[in-house]
Amino acid sequence: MKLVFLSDFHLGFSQPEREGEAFENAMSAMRAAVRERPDAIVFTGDFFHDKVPSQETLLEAFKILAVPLAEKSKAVVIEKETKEGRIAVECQGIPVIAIHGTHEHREKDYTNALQLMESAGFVVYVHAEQACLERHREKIVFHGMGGVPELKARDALKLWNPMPEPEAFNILLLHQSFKEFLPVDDDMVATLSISDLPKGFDLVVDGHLHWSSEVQEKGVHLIMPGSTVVTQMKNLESKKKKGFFVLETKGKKLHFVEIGGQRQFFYKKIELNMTNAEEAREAAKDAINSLLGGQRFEKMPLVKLKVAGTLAKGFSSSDLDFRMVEMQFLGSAIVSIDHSFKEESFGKKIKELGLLQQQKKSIGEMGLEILEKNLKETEFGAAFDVRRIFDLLEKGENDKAMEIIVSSAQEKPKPKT
Ligand SMILES: [Mn+2]
Repeated sequence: MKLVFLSDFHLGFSQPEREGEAFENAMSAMRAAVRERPDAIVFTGDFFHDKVPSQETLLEAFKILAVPLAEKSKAVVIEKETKEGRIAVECQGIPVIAIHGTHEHREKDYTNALQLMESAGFVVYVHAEQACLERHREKIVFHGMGGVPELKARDALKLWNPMPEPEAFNILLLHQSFKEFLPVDDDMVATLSISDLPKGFDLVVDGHLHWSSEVQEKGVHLIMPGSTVVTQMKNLESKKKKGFFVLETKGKKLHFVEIGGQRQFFYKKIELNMTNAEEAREAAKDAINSLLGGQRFEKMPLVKLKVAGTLAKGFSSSDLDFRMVEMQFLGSAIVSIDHSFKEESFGKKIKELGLLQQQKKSIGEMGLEILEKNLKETEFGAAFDVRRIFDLLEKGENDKAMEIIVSSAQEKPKPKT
């Protein structure tokens, strides 16, 4: 059989200048998916961006799901194995099998948006359940678990404990983070590792992470279709194009299809040292200009700039305002700038004070240092022995001190020019 794997449409996601983007990309992905003439389309969560989608968003969802539904093909029966028993669902067009994502996750007492889509006949929804599709003398079993809060993911998977069925092509559908895929400096959390995945599945398909990927390790073949729209603006999203996977179960042939008309996304991190607000803004502007490089874009590109480093003395992060830079690119790019500067920490200041305390300089010593420093800036320079003069002054022998100063000035006239 032929299957298409799609994920993370995030319908309802909106940003200034990008109002229709989630919908346009999802529609173009769905149309391209249908053109593949698959036996089923599989969706791994975050169809919607909000837990409770607006009616405007529901309208978009209906238009998108009407595309596979309207396809002329023989009705197909999907056997759904639920907690209440086996249910036969007759599907028109190309069936869509779906799990919910973290964005649609709601506690048991509430109906989630995918259950709503199922009741309208648009999708076959599974959560800690199975759906079985038999066609062309082939049997595919989809084992799906919708997105649960990351901290509960490992336990939830263990509790559900899905088992591959014999003599079938078994696909596990999830919507979670995996430790192996998170960049080290990412703020997302994960409790699941690839080694936690149950064995014996022909394929594992995971939503949630928005960049597409494929891995085969530890006896697991895992694919992530990624999102069809940039929402999180992660570095990896700028490296991979948006699209979907197509699988031919016979011979297990898999390939990725990019969707057309995508908005370009650039991501860059710059480091600045001992910088002030003005320099930081200039550097940010230069970095963005070099990313865009005077290219022409079909759609205004998206730029995410991260500025990090240290600030010059006397500046704090609150002095930094990059909105001016973002505004300068209005009409040519959609720019978003984040900054995280290391300020001189309280700890460091305490340490410095401690060091001064250790040195325990006498008032006399400090006075001498000040006199030496000030003299260096006068035309006297090193014309006389400062320590000797200081001692005389300290003891009140002002006349003698003056005598030495005057005579040394006459002996060695070397004024600074
Ligand atoms: Mn998502």
